[in-house]
Amino acid sequence: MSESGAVPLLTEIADGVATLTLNRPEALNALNRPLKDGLLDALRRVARDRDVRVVVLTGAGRAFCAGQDLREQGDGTSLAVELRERYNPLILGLRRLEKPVIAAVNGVAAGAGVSLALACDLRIAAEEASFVLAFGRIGLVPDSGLTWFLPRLVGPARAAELFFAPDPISAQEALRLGIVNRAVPGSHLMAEVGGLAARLASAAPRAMALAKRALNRSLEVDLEAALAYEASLQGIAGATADHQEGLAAFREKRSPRFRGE
Ligand code: T3D
Repeated sequence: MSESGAVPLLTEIADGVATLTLNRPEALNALNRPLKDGLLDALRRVARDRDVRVVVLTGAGRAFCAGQDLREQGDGTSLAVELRERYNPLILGLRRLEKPVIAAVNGVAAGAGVSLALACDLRIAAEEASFVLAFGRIGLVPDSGLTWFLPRLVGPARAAELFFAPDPISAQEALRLGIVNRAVPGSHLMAEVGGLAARLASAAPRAMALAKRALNRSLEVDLEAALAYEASLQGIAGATADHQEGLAAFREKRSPRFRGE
């Protein structure tokens, strides 16, 4: 429970899509311990749940997430420990989750809230949303994976500018820079995200999981290693029942019904 008695993270599962909603709207969904722990727990549960094929991460109210809760009373834990024990597992949890994760960025994302959005596979932003790299303003370095994700999305020079002279990035600018996949009017956001999530929920789950593994690995290795990894993953995908179903559906001119087997 949060200080207002509300559950800090809401989980709703329907039609193969788990929607995780950061639910501290009075604090712009700033990340306090209960919210961080709740999100990590939810990621572990959806990872195990075979009925969940796609995850959507969003925020309640007018914000996506304002990053670390700056009002939370510290217990003396150093920031390094807080990162190692809570933020880093969250970021790795999102990247290692073998299901596509869509960030529905409904409003402002700041600090580690930006990191959370960038750790997702896809980002759809409301046109009213913005990205605030707030770390420097409070004398901190970008963390929770931001120094890794941002240069890969926008290039090192733009990332340096965004880190050193951090004006808020509008959704349109984020789209131009390649930080988000789509920017849509806020009133259409959840319908747009729902449409994409439904499409992904009907795709072959094992193939998508393996594609996510390959994408993660591709950023670390040379072409030769990427080719070898693709071949080994294709060996796994090619042996699934879903591959047989895909072939049968093609030959029979019908839509495939993938069962994740
Ligand atoms: O453990 C560690 O510390 C290490 C990890 C660090 C990771 C990080 O995330 S560091 C970065 C932390 N985040 C920030 O610095 C962002 C702080 N917030 C803002 O800059 C602004 O609030 C926003 C740009 C996000 C939004 O601005 P605006 O004008 O739309 O809203 P506001 O009026 O500033 O905020 C509305 C309320 O939310 C307000 O509360 P009130 O006055 O109505 O009772 C404000 O205090 C609260 N709020 C906003 N951000 C946070 C927050 N409360 C706690 N923590 C926050 N991060």
